[in-house]
Amino acid sequence: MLKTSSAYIINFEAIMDPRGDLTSIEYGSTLPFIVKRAYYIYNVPAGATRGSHAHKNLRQLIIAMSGSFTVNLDVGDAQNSFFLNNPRKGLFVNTMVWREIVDFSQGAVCLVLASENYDPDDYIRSHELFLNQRKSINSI
Ligand code: T46
Repeated sequence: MLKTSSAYIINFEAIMDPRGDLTSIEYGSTLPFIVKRAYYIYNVPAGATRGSHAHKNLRQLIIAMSGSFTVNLDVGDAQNSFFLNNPRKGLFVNTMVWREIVDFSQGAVCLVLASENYDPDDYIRSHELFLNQRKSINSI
């Protein structure tokens, strides 16, 4: 089981009225970082895997806006999986956490709110390198 400092679910409130539901996400009250970037993943074919990397400095919130998918997380000495299928829940993922997103349902939309601008140098794409770097963090 991952420590909650690495990843945890944030529950959002829904403001419901006869016209439908509204959920807001705001820095401070629900979100632990200021959003510099948002992107979304959609039209994912059956069996595809997204992610397969870790980030050095980036923190993210991952939300299933529609449909469902599973986020598999790994910090070297612990792993955890989160099934997301509810736009009122977000998965916070801290720095230095290996992630893979799998099992997208048909029509799933994955919204990601990110703490940093896009930077290819922030990615660790080798799992072996990631595990080596994590070892020194886990031994602290
Ligand atoms: C993550 C998971 C959940 C951009 O040009 N700008 C962007 O902001 C992003 C995120 C990607 N790109 C380009 C880079 C690649 O040419 O889009 C292409 C696909 O990106 P990538 O292979 O990194 O996509 P995923 O789904 O494997 O990973 C993405 C994020 O990159 C990553 O931070 O945590 O979603």
